[in-house]
Amino acid sequence: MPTQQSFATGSACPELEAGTLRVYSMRFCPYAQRALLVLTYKNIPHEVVNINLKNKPEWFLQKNPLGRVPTLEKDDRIVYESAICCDYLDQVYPDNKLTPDDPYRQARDKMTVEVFSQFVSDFQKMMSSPPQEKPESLQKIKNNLCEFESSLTARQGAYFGGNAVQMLDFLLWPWFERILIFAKVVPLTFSLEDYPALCEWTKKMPECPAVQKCRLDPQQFLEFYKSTKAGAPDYDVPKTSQS
Ligand SMILES: N[C@@H](CCC(=O)N[C@@H](CS)C(=O)NCC(=O)O)C(=O)O
Repeated sequence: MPTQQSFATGSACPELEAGTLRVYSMRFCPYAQRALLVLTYKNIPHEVVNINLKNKPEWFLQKNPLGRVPTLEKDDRIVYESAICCDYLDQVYPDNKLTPDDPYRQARDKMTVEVFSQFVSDFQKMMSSPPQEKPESLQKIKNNLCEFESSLTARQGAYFGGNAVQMLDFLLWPWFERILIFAKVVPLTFSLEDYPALCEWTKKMPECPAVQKCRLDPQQFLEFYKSTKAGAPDYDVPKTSQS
């Protein structure tokens, strides 16, 4: 993952050369990682500009009114929202196509992404709520994991894409990478081991070169997570200054 310093309020926007594809990112953002996975898998030349999301540069808000990463920019074109960015990249750079041709499979994958958004929100709730409020989110999480398990089993292959990685794999992976990191340091109250196909998938995904190249440094990620929980996200861990 890129490590350059994030740009904050008051900074000047780095000049974008004509014809260069830029992705505005944040080193620990799972949504931005989706776009980076697609860019890397497809060998699409690009540069990364990291954004301080707590103190956003004014110029970033002019490019994306939602002020979120990922945001893509090339010449006079701006694209934002991770699933839209990924789809856009897959269409504009059609080599190594990641999206299935069949409209029903496309629809089915999009529905899985919708269910997944709910899973992400329940997971975040569970991580941040006091123990007595956890059971409700936990039950929802387990239901969704069962859903992903049967969806994966129906694909007849190790991946959501079947025998090879497809877009859906990249859209889901960043959160599982984080779950695996969390699972080593905090009790999660659920175990991926209970979902054999999913568990196998989490073991296969890191074999994909794009997944390896975009992988998080667990230590840096946990430091970032700690700083976020403390209300002062450190987008630039580890500190390179002497401070
Ligand atoms: N729906 C968006 C979500 C992206 C998102 O929430 N990114 C976070 C960083 S992980 C962000 O930019 N947060 C800044 C904010 O919401 O102000 C997508 O799929 O791209």
